[in-house]
Amino acid sequence: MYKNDIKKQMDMFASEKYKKMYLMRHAGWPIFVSALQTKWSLKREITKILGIATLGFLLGLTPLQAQEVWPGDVNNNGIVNNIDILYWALAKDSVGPARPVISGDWSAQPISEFWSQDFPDGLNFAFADCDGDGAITDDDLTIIKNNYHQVHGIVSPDEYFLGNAGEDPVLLLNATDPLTEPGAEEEVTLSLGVEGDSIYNFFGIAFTVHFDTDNIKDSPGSSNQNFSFEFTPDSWIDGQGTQMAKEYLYVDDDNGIAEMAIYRKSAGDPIPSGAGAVGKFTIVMEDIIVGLVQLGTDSIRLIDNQLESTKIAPSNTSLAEDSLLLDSREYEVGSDEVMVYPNPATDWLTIELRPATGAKARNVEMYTLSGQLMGSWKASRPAAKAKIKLSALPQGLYLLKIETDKGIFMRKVARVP
Ligand SMILES: [Ca+2]
Ligand SMILES: [Ca+2]
Repeated sequence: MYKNDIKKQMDMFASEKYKKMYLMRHAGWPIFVSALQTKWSLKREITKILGIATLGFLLGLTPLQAQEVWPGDVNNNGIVNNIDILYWALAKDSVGPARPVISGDWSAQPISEFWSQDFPDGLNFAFADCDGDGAITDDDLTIIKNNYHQVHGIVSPDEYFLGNAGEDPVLLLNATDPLTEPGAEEEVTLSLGVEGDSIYNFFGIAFTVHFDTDNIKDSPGSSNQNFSFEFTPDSWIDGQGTQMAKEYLYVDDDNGIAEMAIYRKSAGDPIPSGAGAVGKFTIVMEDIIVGLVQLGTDSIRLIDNQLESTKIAPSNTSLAEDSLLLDSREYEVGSDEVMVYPNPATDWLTIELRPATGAKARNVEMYTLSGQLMGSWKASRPAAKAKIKLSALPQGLYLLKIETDKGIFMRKVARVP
């Protein structure tokens, strides 16, 4: 009985399929691989086999556990997320053997037979058939969504390919109008690449947007109505087709995270290259806006239809309240109560608070439109008029934050050479 079990386990180790599966999860094990390729004598090698089985167990992966699919974890790394959607999209429309039990429930679902197709990284297509019915379809995407963020076993974190601004193509977030007001609906454009820095062979991208939970209105329940996305019709990622690009957006209001997957409907050629806007996020601002509203991106993976990744530089953008932020609204005054001149300016900028407001400036801060603090000036004594020197700043558009004893005023100013 015991010996039979060992024999069975050995056969499993020696089988091509097991080898492939083990390689898939532990690609850095050349010694183990060469051991698999050797013909062993059963008696001599039992100890070795037990040792390997124990090691597998220590890694949370016994041979039997490895022949299971966790529905939705398409790349079999222990977590269901937007990267699994990219893998699913690459395998979509393929067919293969169905599982003994057809189910998308979040539990280990045994595989009786592997598929003849593999992803370019060696992973078997069986993992992309989330419900186990023998076909990779939109039903399997529904299961990814149902099981989103579930985890099993030991999670091997997904690999991301973050580039550097100025060196690699950018994933650009850009607030259409950086000045906003409480309760307003704001648009943030999403561009993949910019003119002169294109992206080549686009199949799909997964990324995360981080946002400030204080300033973006919570969506009730699980709907995303206060943080939504819409494609630009016939953008460059559609290529020669129309509406070739699809998306999934997962918004977690409590943690200020929006995870997104954008992928093409078909993995076949030709796949497009290009740059520019592909869509826009629409976000609804809170009734009270506190300071600058920042949106940033990270955890980016952009792939072609061979699963090859391209480094992409992340970016961020910000929104600021248009008129003023006051500790108490009773001090609210019209926007013409603050004069900033000349605008555009070159060397010096004058800030003047009209006498009727009775407000005096204490601090002035200058931010880029993406929210980076570029300079600050502190008044030795609160004053109704202040002059600040700009000559150290690069030319461009800036947000001026003027802190007074009657509240905070935001103004957009330009510095020109
Ligand atoms: Ca996964
Ligand atoms: Ca299926």
